[in-house]
Amino acid sequence: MPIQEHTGDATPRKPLLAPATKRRVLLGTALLTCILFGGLVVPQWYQSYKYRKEELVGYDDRGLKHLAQIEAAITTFYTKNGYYPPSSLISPYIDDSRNFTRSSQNTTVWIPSLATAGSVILQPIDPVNDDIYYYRYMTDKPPAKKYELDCQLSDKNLQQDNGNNPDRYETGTDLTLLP
Ligand SMILES: [Ca+2]
Repeated sequence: MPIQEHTGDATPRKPLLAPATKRRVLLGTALLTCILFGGLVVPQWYQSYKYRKEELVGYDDRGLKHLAQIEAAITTFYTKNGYYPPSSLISPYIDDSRNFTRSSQNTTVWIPSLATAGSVILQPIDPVNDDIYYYRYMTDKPPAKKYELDCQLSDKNLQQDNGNNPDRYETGTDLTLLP
């Protein structure tokens, strides 16, 4: 029997899917993946965003309330003594909440001159208290006639206070004391 030369298929094999169909399948798969991924990720992202926003609004409210409490104590001190409790007498002459932690018993006396006078027992401290979110207090030379308190807020609009530092919320009788 003569050996037959293998010449291959007479007709080229057809691809399983036509290129146009293949593209549609790929697009459909990509779209489905996007929908599934979006359905899983977007609600989680939104929840996290919503929580963070509420947390920051709460944070700002708390910061403003804390500063108002400290100011009330400072004003009481002034009414009683005729001068404000002086800020630190050591350069840079600023009382800074970062020097204290919540676990420390010094937490309540980050403005020492205010505590020793007995005008206030609890001095609120920034709940974050890191290198961005913290409180500061500064007066002019004793007997102090001017003071300033400041803090960092998450809502920058709340920091439009005509002070000299656009990055912090400032309050007091002279908003140029703290740099
Ligand atoms: Ca200032």
